Amino acid sequence: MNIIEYPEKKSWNSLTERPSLPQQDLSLLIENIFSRVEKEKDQAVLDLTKEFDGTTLASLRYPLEEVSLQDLALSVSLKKAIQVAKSNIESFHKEQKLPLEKIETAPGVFCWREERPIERVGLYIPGGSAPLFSTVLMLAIPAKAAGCQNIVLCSPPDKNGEIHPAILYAAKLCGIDALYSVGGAQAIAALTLGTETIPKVDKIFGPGNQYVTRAKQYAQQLGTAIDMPAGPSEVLVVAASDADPAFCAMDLLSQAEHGEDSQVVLLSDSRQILENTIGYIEKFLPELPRSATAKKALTCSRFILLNSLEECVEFSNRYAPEHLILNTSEAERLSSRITSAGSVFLGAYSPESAGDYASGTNHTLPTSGFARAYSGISVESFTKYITFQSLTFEGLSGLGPSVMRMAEAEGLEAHKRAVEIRLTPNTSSNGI
Ligand code: HSO
Ligand code: ZN
Repeated sequence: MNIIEYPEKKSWNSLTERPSLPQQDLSLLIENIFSRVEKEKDQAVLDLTKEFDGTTLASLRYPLEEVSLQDLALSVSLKKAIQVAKSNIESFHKEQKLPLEKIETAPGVFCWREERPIERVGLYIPGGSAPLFSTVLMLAIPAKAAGCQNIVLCSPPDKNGEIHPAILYAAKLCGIDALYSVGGAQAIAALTLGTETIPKVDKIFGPGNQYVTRAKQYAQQLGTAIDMPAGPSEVLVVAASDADPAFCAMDLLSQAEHGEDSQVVLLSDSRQILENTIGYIEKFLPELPRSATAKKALTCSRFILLNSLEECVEFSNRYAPEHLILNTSEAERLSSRITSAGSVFLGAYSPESAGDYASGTNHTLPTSGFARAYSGISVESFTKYITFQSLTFEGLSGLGPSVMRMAEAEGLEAHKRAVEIRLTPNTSSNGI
């Protein structure tokens, strides 16, 4: 972990690049899975689940209606924690609905936008060593707040065909309509194409490994919407000389422990802070159960000394991090300078973990620099907008000449006459 000192701005482009991972070409494999699911539907999904997850399922549908929140094998403290998180995430997301505004663009010409929920949505929750049940809350709560009619969830079964009880708890608590014990590319194929058991959906959400990510891209080509392009998780911390380096170290480690390909970046205008943070990382790393993963991720980390906090924010804007922590008492002042980031954490007492779980904001965020153009998940991700307009006779009389003139210039006579016929007496009553 070396410190890069005062890099020239012309080298910033390469410093803001994400490490490129060797990409396997999975296209053939993914196309093959989709074509099997298209032809054999449920049977293909069952066979693929046996192949990839090593379990033979009696049914793809998990009987969520038979699950009792009380009886689930989870500690009372975890159940309570999930409820606290749910309540905060709900409060934050419920406020995201925009009020309806009718705009009179010209006298008698009324235009407005109305929000409608996407009817059928599919949520994907990966399994693995640490199933991220918190993501169930982050996807299901905005979906409910948007008013989606049918919210289904797919998650891979373990070797015994079971789903992690915390995923069951969160799914049941959030009122998921149906749960399917299916993972990987076969889950995405089933949600895209539909099978006897698993419904075809309009939009697919959720993180996943490279197979899931490629399958989502393929689903998009087939006309099913997806939430956003996905890449490895990342955090960028800006630490001022008044920051506690132990806090910075834990924030960086909390992202590094997600996966070997996670990226962590620390920027500071103080050499001391950079050195001390590295010292604390070395101290804390061996104490972590996932130290091997975090250690791998740290090989691609960056520690950069810059001239001022303003320059740190300028660098961060170029990098466009998924998470940005401003660990300084000047965080509020600096925040107005931020132009690209997924989610921002201000001040010493705002660790990324708070947003990952329970403060209320969403943790499904754009990675790999996509924050330059994409936003994280919100209620809006589960809705679409329909535009409406209503013109009075006077409205059309005022606007008509402009429309007719433009239609004429584009050589579209019927467009012109659709206005003229309404404005000129007798042109409509000549009979046929
Ligand atoms: N940091 C992850 C979200 C998460 N963290 C889930 C813990 N659980 C998203 O970037
Ligand atoms: Zn996290």
